[in-house]
Amino acid sequence: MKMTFRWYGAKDDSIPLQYIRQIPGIGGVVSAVYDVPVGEVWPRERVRGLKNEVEGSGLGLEVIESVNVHEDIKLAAPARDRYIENYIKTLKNLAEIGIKCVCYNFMPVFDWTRTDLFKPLKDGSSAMFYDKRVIDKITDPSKMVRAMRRGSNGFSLPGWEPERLNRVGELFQAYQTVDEEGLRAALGYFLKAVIPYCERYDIKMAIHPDDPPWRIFGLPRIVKDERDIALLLELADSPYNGVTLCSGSLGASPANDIPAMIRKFGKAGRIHFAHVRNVLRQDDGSLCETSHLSSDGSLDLYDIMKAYHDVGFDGYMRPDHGRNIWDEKCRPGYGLYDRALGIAYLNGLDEAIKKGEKSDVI
Ligand code: DNO
Repeated sequence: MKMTFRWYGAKDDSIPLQYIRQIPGIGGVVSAVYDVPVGEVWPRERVRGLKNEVEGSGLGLEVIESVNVHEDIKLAAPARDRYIENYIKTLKNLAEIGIKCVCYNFMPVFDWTRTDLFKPLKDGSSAMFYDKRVIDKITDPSKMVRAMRRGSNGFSLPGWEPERLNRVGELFQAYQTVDEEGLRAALGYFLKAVIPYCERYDIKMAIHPDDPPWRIFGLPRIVKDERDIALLLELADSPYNGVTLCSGSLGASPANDIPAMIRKFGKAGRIHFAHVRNVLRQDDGSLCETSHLSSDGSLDLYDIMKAYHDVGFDGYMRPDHGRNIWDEKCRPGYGLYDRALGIAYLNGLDEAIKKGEKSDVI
């Protein structure tokens, strides 16, 4: 396993690369070119510039999260072929700088959804929160978009691109006629076009699950559980068609057994990227993000790391969202401190699992 850390670029991240380099056990950076509109080709010089910048700090650029998918591809709209062609050109440019793994998602309109970006917790920290009662009452999602933008500390939000969110009303209209089968067929069309190029370029595609893993605002969702993942892997039967197994997203549903999913899809060699974090499920269906520690949330991080170890996972891993602690001024969910604590904890679990195994043998 290669431990990585997500970084949003010098202009839009509060964390300098030099600080990331000082995290014990760090194996590289996860990043993206953020200011090319979704659907357009990432120019070669921008991709190369990103690589040089990251390497200049002594770190490697390991994973791209995300090359986002244009809504016309998800909607199977007539312009999709042009956007797919552009996607393939971007992959080619990424292959030229040695990228081996690309994360993306196929969530209609919204990427991850929360109601609070800095919800105060009892210990004086804050964390991202999903209040089910609030979401269930929203009749106009563009209000939520405005609230998220206001509450983001002035940072842009990943996956909440302005060009998409300025069209929320229109997009909701367009999705009225798309059900899960239609969305899955659109994903199949996309993967059938893209995966042969991934095989040629040696880039593994790693789809991120829906966050949260259920329908919101009546929009279809197709990466919610084990069955969905099995279906999407069948859409293009190639090791290059794989997943980003996000424990916090999938683990928001008590029906998802994360270690079992890791064992199943990890053994099949289809997990290319692991997002590891905890989440506290509440009785009313709301969710609070927590520290990574098992005892703070609903997920057992030891069981998760053990499952990765047992399947011989050799892909990329990163700690996922952290709380906002020690008054850090940072992007929601993506501060340095709590994610660095997360890495230290995950590396500690990993070392203990490996050494425990050796002593069992003796
Ligand atoms: C949020 C992230 C997502 C993720 C995308 C992948 O913090 O987990 O925005 O990067 O869904 O495409």
